[in-house]
Amino acid sequence: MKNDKLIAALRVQNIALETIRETFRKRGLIEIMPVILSTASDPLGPDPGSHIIGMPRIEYQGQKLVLTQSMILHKQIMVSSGVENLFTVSPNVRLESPASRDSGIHLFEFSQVDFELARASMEDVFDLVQDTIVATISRVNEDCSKELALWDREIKIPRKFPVYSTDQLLDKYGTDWEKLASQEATDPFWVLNHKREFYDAEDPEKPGSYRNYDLVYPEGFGEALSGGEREWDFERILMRIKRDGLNIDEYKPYLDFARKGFVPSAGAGLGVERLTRFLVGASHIREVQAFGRIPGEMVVI
Ligand code: ASN
Repeated sequence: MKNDKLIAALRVQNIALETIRETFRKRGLIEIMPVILSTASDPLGPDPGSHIIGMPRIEYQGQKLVLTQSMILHKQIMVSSGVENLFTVSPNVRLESPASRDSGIHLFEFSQVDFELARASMEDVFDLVQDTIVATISRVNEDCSKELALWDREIKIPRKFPVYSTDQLLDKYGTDWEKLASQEATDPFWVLNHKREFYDAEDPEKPGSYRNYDLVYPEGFGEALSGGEREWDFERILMRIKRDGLNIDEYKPYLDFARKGFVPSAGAGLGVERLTRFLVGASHIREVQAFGRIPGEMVVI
């Protein structure tokens, strides 16, 4: 049963989480505990990159609840309730299509470091994330040389994270841009402007353009993080929820908070297992998860 490579990967993951918590604490972010059951969660769509086949729903005491797909709704509510700058390490359940089994980056249960900053812009998020990734790689290089040697992994400390738009990458690589651009890259890079969920802000000056972003790892490791500046105005949120054809009743408690006044914010979520996979250089994410949750495979325990 003993798996030395998994143990090494978990040690690396511990150091990474410690560094993230330390970096965030120095910047004044408060850690909140995650929620797992809610009346509504992130709809995860529309998003051309998503392959979700259903919402994880349960019923308890006659109330219909969903398992967390991401804590975006709760993040906006907390940011607007005076906490201002926060993060959580949150388990997410996403019923991914079995077709994602061999992508190497998909799990139907994973954790993300999900953070939100009041009155922040995308540039503020880039600055925080860049600092955090550089600090994490430096710490792992210093403290985990034995673990990295076992994985036969060398990670270079990135100097700058280039910024591209989705249109630029689509023109250059076609629809498989994420994979192809990641394979060619030597440093993590930002990709701006994705048409997706209602909570990501549409550029008021350029309707149809979105003030959101993904961070993609180099060397073919693919997406690391996604986030955005947020829609915060009640009328605009309502319009976007309607435009996406979502069930207004399900989002009513969230909309009630929005009506009271959301503070503008920006944030993102960084996948923990994807980070660990990148740090140790595993070819498939299954190699770094203690209890496998691979799309298309049965749960053992
Ligand atoms: N956590 C992401 C965000 O903050 C949302 C997601 O995971 N889909 O935008």
